[in-house]
This record gives sequence, structure tokens and C-alpha cells, in this order.
Amino acid sequence: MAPIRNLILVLGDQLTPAITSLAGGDPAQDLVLMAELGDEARYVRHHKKKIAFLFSAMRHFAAELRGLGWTVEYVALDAPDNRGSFTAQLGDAIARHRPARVIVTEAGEWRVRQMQASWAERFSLPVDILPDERFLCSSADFARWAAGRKQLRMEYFYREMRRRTGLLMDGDAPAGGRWNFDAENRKPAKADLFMPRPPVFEPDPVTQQMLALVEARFGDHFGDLAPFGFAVTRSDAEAAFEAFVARALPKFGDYQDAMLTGEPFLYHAVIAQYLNCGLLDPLRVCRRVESEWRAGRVPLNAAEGFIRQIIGWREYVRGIYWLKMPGYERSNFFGHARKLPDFYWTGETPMECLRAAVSQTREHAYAHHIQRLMITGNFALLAGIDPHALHEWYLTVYADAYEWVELPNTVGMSQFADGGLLASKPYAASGAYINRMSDYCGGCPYDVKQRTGPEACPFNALYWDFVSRHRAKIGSNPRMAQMVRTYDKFPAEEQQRIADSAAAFLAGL
Ligand code: FAD
Ligand code: DLZ
Ligand code: SF4
Repeated sequence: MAPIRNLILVLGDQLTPAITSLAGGDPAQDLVLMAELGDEARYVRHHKKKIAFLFSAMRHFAAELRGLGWTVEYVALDAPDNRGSFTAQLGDAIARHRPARVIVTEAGEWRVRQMQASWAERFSLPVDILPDERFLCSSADFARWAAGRKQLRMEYFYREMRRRTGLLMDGDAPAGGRWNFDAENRKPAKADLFMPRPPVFEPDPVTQQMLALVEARFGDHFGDLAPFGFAVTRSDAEAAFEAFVARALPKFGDYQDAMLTGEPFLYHAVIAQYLNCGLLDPLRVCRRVESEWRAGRVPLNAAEGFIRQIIGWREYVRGIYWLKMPGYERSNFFGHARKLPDFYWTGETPMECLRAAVSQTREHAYAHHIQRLMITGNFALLAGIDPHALHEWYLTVYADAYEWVELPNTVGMSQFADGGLLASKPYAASGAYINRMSDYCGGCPYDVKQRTGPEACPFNALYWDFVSRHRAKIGSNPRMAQMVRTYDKFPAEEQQRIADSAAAFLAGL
């Protein structure tokens, strides 16, 4: 190969030829660098399945790029010249190839972006850090939208994004006359023999090799490697998405909040791991879903609900992340400090809802949104778990977890640790909510109808104890004030029983 003009470093979550660092490059003159790095696999001890998925997807992407004519220097985890970190690996490549400049697309995480910002000085070389155009709203655009607003609310941001993309718009008006059809999306699900399941992709030789390597190097990390069925190529990720569109999307809206024993995926898309690493494009999947609605094959509440998650929530949480980092990571509005209970790792708890959520997380590196928010998240909030420890748990255990999306969902949405910047009220709920939206309680030794005592569902006393403990902080929130008033109407003896039950349960954690 002729002397290298530019060295293009492609990160593990930038697996698309359309990424800005590659889009302006020239396969004839530029060299692509990719590396499987110990530091990235261990900055939290990621789920084994997540590491195997991402490294296999990276290997397949390197092959895709070679097919497009690129020269790729791919540093495998067990290569003798693997330097273990982005900075060391890049330094090594610069010393050997002496490129004129380095080109990267901005990293998704603060931590890695700090590294990128240090490289020009460190290596005495121009380093172009290009915007990540997979997102529809840049950090600067979000900051402009947020400036001067007393409250940031996803719903208003989402409307802007609908107007900007034209998705589900009829001229200037939202399709169907409403922006949001969530009121129709709260149905509990029933067991159904014909429930769709995400397709399973048999590991090819590349993935099989990766599974063995991950077992050898990261065998002590959380999670099961087998069964492994994730897509690791763009075409298989597309096929997984198409299977969702054909089979699950029509009911996505109706059952979005439902939870069912033995059905970890229900009518969810199970595509966040593909979107977040670049195998699927967010705008393209939204346009595809809109076209299904326009063709009359899916109802509007399903299409709108799905599109809102992506152009609304996904973009909104990323905006908040970049607006508030680095301080956001240590938010702790309620001053919660309790250690994360061991059962978040083992799944060993009699509480059936938590056992189910943790067990499937261990097996699939997946739980759907309501399990994350209303089971593991809700429990942590009520029990007063340290939000930073919980953040590290979510970042570790899900195949789709990257800090830019996980942190605001955990710290902001689930733990209200930012004091209400992201969410309009704490997502705190007693066992009654879980009983309404799932079938877990029927198989649980605790009684969801009892509020206090050793046999009562722990969520109940913990919920009212949370309301009582934090009344000063939540009482001014109109949506929580009603709960404070209800608590105040309980007789003093009942309030005492609540405090005693919560304390006894927490002491035994
Ligand atoms: P579906 O329910 O089918 O939704 C479709 C898509 O919408 C998802 O693939 C995702 O890209 C997007 N989406 C839905 N909800 C959100 C949301 N709240 N924020 C951002 N995007 C959303 N999502 C991640 O991608 N990575 C994370 O690390 C992550 N951590 C979370 C932690 C907590 C505590 C909570 C409450 C939520 C978290 N989420 C995270 C959001 C959401 O739970 C997942 O995106 C979703 O469960 C992924 O499964 P799915 O692809 O089947 O999603
Ligand atoms: C998540 C992750 C992991 C586990 N491993 C690697 C890796 O070895 N090499 C790599 O380039 N990227 C990896 N990633 C993704 C990076 O952590 C990701 O680019 C940052 O989180 C910034 O978004
Ligand atoms: Fe969970 Fe309580 Fe229901 Fe048991 S009774 S499954 S702990 S909500």
C-alpha cells in the first residue's frame, strides 16, 4: 500500500459505512483502524453476551469494509500487538504508519470523548473529530432547544422532532389529530401460543470463535454466553427488524407496558443493541414503520408509540446527557446510599418480579423498558439504592447499554436523581401496578394485596415509606402530592406498621 494519508479510527459502536469518519474518506489512500480492547470491555465488567455480540459485529463490519475496498487494520483481542486502550492502540498505529492526520467520529460517551480531545496534542498531529450524524438532533441543537426553558419535557421536544423529520405528519398537523396515543398503550398481556419471538441467528464460525475467546478472557463477567442468537451483520439485523415489523409491530403499542412470565420480549423490537452500534439506522427504521402505517398494516398507536421512542426518547436522553455531563453522573437528589443488593447479580430473591427480570437479563442481556423502569428501577428507588451503583449495573448488564443512553434513563427517568430535570415525576409504584401490568404476583410467595407484615409484597410498605421519607422533596410535585395526602390519611398505627415493615425488609436485604 502507498503511504497512508489519513488514519480513520472506527469505534465499536460506529459500525456503518455511512459514519462521518468513513463517509469523507478515500479507500485508496486512508487506513481504517479497529481494535478489540480490554479497557473498553472492562471499564464496567460488561455482560459476556454483550462483549461477544459487539466484537463479532466489529469483525463482520471489518469484513464488510474490506469488501467495499477499504484497507482495515483490525487488532483482535488476542493479537500480540493489542495495546488494550484506544489511546495506546492509536499511538502504536500512528508510530508505524505516520499518517498526515487522524479522523474519528465523535464518541458517544463523555469518557471516550475526553480521550479523543487529548489526541492532537499528545500525538502532535491534526485530529478531526466529526459529528455523529446518525442522531437527528446535535448536542448544539438540543442546547438551543433547552435554553431558557423552565422545564425540559420530552413531549415538546418530540413534537419538534416530528416537525423536523416530517414523520407521521399531515402537513403541519400530527397524523390522526394527536401527537401521542399512549393512553391506548397500557394493556396487560395474556399468554398467547402465537406470541412472536425475535429471530435467532445461529452463531457462524466468526461468532463461535468470539464466544470461546470471551469465555476464556471474561469468563468471570456477569451473564450467560449461550444461547447466543443476536444478529452480528447488517443484513441479519435488518432481517431481525423486518421480523419485528411483520409480526410484533401491530401490537407494539397495545402491550408496550405489559410483562409476562416466560416472555422476555413480548411485542418489543429488541433492536436497541443494533441501533446503538450502527447496524441499524434510527431514521430509516422510523420511516419503515411509518410506511407500514400508511399502507394500513399497523395501527397508528403502534407506529406512533414506536417512532416516539426513537425520535423522541432516544434523542432526548442523548441531548440531556451532553447538556449535563460530566456532573450528571453523580446526581443524587434523594441522597440514596444503600448498596446494590446481591440479587441484582444472582437473581436469588423470592420476589418473583425481580427474579424474572434479573434471570432473563442474565440469559439474554435484555429486559424490556417496563421491566427496567418499574421492576429493577422502581425497587432500587423505593429501597434507596445508590443511583451510581445502579447506573453501573444497567451499563454492565444490557447488550444495548452505552452511557449516553443508559445514564439519563437510570439517573433521570428511573431514579429521579436529577430532581426532575428529565422526568415529570418519580416512577415509584407499589405492587398494585406490577400486579396490574404482569402475571408475576400469582407465582410469588408474597401477597400483593397486603400492605404490611412479613407476608406482604415488599413493594407496598417500601412505596409508602418512600412517600413518607421524601415528602419534603416530592410533596410539591402535583403528581406526587396526592400520594402524600393519601399517606397522611392513614391512621398513625398504620403509618407505624409501614415504617416497621419497610425497616425490617431493608434490614434483611
Ligand atoms: P422497544 O421497546 O422495542 O423500543 C424501540 C426502540 O426505541 C428501542 O430499540 C430504543 O432504541 C428506543 N427506546 C425505547 N425507549 C427508550 C428510552 N427510554 N431511551 C432511549 N431509547 C429508547 N436503552 C438503550 O438503548 N440502552 C440503554 O443502556 C438503556 N438503559 C436503560 C436503563 C433504564 C433504567 C431504563 C428505564 C431504560 C433504559 N433504556 C436503554 C431504554 C429502553 O429500556 C431500551 O431502549 C429498550 O428496552 C430496548 O429494547 P427494544 O429494542 O426491544 O425496545
Ligand atoms: C462497548 C465497547 C466494548 C465492550 N469494546 C470495545 C472495543 O473493544 N473496541 C471499540 O472500539 N469499542 C468498544 N466498545 C464501544 C466503546 O466503548 C464505545 O465506542 C464508547 O463507549 C463510546 O461510545
Ligand atoms: Fe413483585 Fe410484590 Fe408481585 Fe411479588 S407480590 S411479584 S414482589 S410485585
